[in-house]
Amino acid sequence: MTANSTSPTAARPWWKDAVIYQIYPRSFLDTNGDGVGDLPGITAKLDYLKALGVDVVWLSPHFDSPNADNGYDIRDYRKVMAEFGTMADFDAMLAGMTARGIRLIIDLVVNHSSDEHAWFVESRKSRDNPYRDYYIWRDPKPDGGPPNNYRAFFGGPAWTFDEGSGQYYLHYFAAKQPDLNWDNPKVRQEVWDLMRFWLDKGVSGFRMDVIPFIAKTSGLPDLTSEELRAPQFVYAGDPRLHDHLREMRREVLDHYDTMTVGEAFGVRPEKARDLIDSRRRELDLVINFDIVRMDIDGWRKTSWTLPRLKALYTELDQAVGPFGWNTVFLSNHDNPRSVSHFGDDDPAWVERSAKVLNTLILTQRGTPFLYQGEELGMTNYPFRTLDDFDDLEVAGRWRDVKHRVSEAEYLANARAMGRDNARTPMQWTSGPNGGFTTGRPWLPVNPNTATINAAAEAERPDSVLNHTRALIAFRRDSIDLREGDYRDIDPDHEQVFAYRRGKLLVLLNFEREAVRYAVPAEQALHGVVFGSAEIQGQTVRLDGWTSAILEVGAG
Ligand code: ISL
Ligand code: CA
Repeated sequence: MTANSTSPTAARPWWKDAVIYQIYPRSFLDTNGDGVGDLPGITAKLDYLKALGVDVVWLSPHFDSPNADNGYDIRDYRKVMAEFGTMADFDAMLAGMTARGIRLIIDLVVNHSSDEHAWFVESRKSRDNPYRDYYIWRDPKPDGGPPNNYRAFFGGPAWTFDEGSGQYYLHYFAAKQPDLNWDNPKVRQEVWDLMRFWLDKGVSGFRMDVIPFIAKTSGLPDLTSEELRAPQFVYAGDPRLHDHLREMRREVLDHYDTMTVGEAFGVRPEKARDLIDSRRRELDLVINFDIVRMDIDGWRKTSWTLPRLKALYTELDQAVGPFGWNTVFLSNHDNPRSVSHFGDDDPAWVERSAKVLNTLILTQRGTPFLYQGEELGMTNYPFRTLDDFDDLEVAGRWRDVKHRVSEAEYLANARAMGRDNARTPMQWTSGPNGGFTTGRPWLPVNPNTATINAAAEAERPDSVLNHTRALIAFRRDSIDLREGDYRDIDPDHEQVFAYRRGKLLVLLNFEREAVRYAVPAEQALHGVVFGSAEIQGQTVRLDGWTSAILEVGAG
């Protein structure tokens, strides 16, 4: 049973104060020279994570998979992916984390499985196979076409015809990722059992992949042309989602001390509240897309402004309500590197702007998520051609649009926003392959590992790594940053992001130009408590791309 969370003043659950670090195991550290990261690689870096000060690791899928979607297509939920090692390696990694007071949450991918999962192999054998209803099969339309006009996120229709049984099966993602049928109580029971398997091993909870999609719209009607532009808002909209989550909590979660964070792809802020209001006994947290996707329309990159970013932070803070709690992040394995997306990755500015962004992540109100390499200021990768990308989403979307978009335009967007930008290997040293592998890396290492790497940054007091490490420590001791109310004091300013957290004032300069920022008289400045700034009366001078946290007195 998690702490009694039916009132906002109840005992504070551990995950509200935790700093979470996401590991994409394929790209973290390779210890056997096959060019692919592995679990012993994570175990080898636990002291690095402890020194950074993170409390929880979110591990992207480590399960047996054919890797059509790099592990988000699971073939056996109770087996470790061969490339990543063995169950003994998993147990050693978990024991190492536990010994250091670091909790582990794993990735629950149960909207779909791999088409190589035993359930699907059985299901497709015949219409009367006992596993048929583990997935979503429908007859063709009279003209032989797919049952409706749903589109898949990785290109093409969301239906694939199975010659053997003469029906289509549904897959919101790749054809190798058939959607599970959550209306089938046997499917739900299988999920409860596999969750208990890992909870009984000692994991502390789950990040739940596209969990709002598990409840399919009754009747599976066609989407309108408007809905087709962003089908995720329909796929995430069926109310039976809440029934499934409540059953999950009753059957499994309430019997363990867990944290659950749902990937709320397709859920708008006002709807997200229903998923995390502690009185509803569903999820604890959600990962929302409003900020990281504020300047992406399908495959196309648009633009963002600082006032718009600020407005989103205020909207999300207000939407979460007194019985909910936010997550705060700027990147993950599906999004570009934060310093390339929201900072300035010019070599002269990358370190300073990465420090500003990590200050933003670690001083906003909510549970912060750092993505591997973000603590170093790792950047997007200079992909040259579409063939350089590994991600099936890049290839799949290109097939969808190539008849109406030039390759140059599509490539420019993929270079800016493609998921592989965040999947290039961790940069540990300036040596060959950034110290990630002694073999040939599965995805190339960014050449800027020459300067952006953990070993070099550990030695430099003003590095992104040491800034992030110090700020995590500062945050741990600051009740204002952990619990203080959030208020943007200057939403329209186009260069400075200025907000209160309790009795602290956070100032972030989002430009290369230095700025003299006038703090309103009613916020009497008492001095800089973190970062660097000059105070003259109520005016604070910030160099280009720097941040500061100030203490403010009443009156
Ligand atoms: O936004 C997206 C759809 O165009 C993708 O970046 C992503 O598929 C979406 O955010 C859902 O992500 C999750 O489910 C996918 C997997 O590929 C992602 O890695 C995972 O985070 C399917 O399992
Ligand atoms: Ca390896």
